[in-house]
Amino acid sequence: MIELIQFPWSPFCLVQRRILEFAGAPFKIVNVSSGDRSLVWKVTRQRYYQVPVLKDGKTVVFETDEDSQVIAKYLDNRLQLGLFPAEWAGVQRILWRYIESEVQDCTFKLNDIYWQENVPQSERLTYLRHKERKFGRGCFEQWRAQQDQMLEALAKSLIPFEQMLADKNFLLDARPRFVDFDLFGMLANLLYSGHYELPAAHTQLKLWHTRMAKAKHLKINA
Ligand SMILES: N[C@@H](CCC(=O)N[C@@H](CS)C(=O)NCC(=O)O)C(=O)O
Repeated sequence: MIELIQFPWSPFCLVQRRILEFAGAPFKIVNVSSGDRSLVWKVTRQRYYQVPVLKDGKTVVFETDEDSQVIAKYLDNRLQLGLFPAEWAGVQRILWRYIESEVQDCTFKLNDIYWQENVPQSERLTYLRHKERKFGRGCFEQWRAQQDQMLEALAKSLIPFEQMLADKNFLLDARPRFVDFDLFGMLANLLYSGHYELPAAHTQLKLWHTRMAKAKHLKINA
């Protein structure tokens, strides 16, 4: 059975989780602590320490760079999901970079404002140290102070998607493609803490979000 090695609020893990749920194939979630990547290190034979990692029998799949989408492409091929059609290849590549930078930059910080609600007491030191070493001392306080501006910046970064949804059910055409899952994962990370809602002005995006939350892959000859 496919195993998704992850931690629950990670945006990139939430993308893969939704793809697996969409596919309807049986899969198992294996949670690791955000501060202890020894399982990831072991299954990747000392080649990777980030999450998500996918294990499918003897095959272990993980990203090779920031924009590689190796796991999603593996699942797409393995489960025949049609997430990466050739006609959308270039557009998707541009969009996922935007989603994982402009959008993600707001969503993960907004979620991390409430980090103490997600991270168990025993793991807080490692989490705080990791974040402060990456984003600077006092980053959580700084993000808290900038919360309103970040919510505004997020709403602005989502305008192109609201526009894309004006005349169709999913971002590119009549069915979800990879970028729908990618955006859904970033927003799932934002919504994880329960402290936020999607920006009220984006009515099409809200309808899309409901569609994406329950979308199921229907096999053509099933
Ligand atoms: N480009 C990678 C990014 C993965 C990533 O940034 N994972 C984060 C969790 S959301 C992580 O493991 N960070 C811990 C670290 O870098 O030590 C992907 O799409 O999977």
